[in-house]
Amino acid sequence: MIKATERPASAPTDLTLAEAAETLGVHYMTAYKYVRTGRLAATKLGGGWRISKDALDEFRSSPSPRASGERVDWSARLGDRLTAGDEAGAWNVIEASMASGLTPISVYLDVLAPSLAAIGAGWAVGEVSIAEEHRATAVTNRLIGRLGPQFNRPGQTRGTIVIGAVAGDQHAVPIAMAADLLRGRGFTVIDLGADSPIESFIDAATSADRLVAVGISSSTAGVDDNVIATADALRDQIGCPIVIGGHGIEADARRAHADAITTSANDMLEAFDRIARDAAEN
Ligand code: B12
Repeated sequence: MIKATERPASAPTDLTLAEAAETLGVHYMTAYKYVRTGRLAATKLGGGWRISKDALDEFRSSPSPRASGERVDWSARLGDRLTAGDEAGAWNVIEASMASGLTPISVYLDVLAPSLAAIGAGWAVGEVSIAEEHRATAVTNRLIGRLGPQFNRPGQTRGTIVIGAVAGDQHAVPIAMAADLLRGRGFTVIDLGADSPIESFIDAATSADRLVAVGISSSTAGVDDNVIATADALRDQIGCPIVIGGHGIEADARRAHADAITTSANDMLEAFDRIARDAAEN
């Protein structure tokens, strides 16, 4: 990332967790729960939590979601724990969201993805530091590792899909999430991760059992030529259906001979579903 905004980890006026609990008139463990479920913003310092006066004011002025009947903003709560690098707290937010009725798919698409998008937008305007963004990615990888098994579907596979981020694109998280979403649709998925050279796509597609299609993703600008070259090589050497997608896809990549070009996760799922259905019918 190009620009860093370093915020002081803690100001002298910040409160300890015990002080914040006393100010709020709640038990220490209750204040701790507020922090770990993302309701009360806090920073970790020297093994303890520090709460700013602003965060405390914001907490006191926001009505309890249960009392007001308002929808809980799980994505904002999660984003707060992600940038704090607090895996246990982030997991608590996810568990609480699922206890309130969200499915793993919804956790990915309506909670985690918007959290990351907000972190990316915050980074772009200098409000989120590089360190926070990297901490958020590290915790995200751990969360995906814990949530992933919930997408496995018992029964016969619908065939194999190979997906990867194109050479030059370092964004592995979108691929990992797409892989789980596709597993949830009954496909076997080979996830090549970030920065995948053409040969990796070809190797994986060649050895895949009942290949359905290959997905090439780009989340960064300036790699359209690599997307086109990868699609061309797959078309020439494998002759399989190809889906291209991700937020980095620019106008140039539309020159690639793909069966579908998608930007949203739902469009991506629909494209692979359609390709598998068409293959089963023919
Ligand atoms: C984390 C992150 C990083 C991490 C990635 C770590 C990792 N291991 O993945 C690091 C630090 C490496 C990084 C680097 C950079 N990043 Co970055 N990053 C992000 C961030 C915050 C989150 C990405 C993410 O995981 N999103 C969550 C996923 C689930 O959301 P999603 O993109 O919607 O993904 C879905 C779709 O892509 C969909 N999909 C749709 N169609 C298809 C089709 C197929 C086939 C597949 C497989 C999937 C698919 O499936 C996904 C799953 O649901 C985003 C912000 C954002 N808006 O997402 C910026 C963001 C993507 N990054 C950005 C930038 C600018 C960069 C850098 C260029 C910064 C720099 N100057 O160095 C570099 C690029 C390095 C490179 N060459 O790739 C920009 C991209 C803008 C653009 N279009 O070019 C963003 C949008 C931030 C911003 N607002 O400016 N980044």
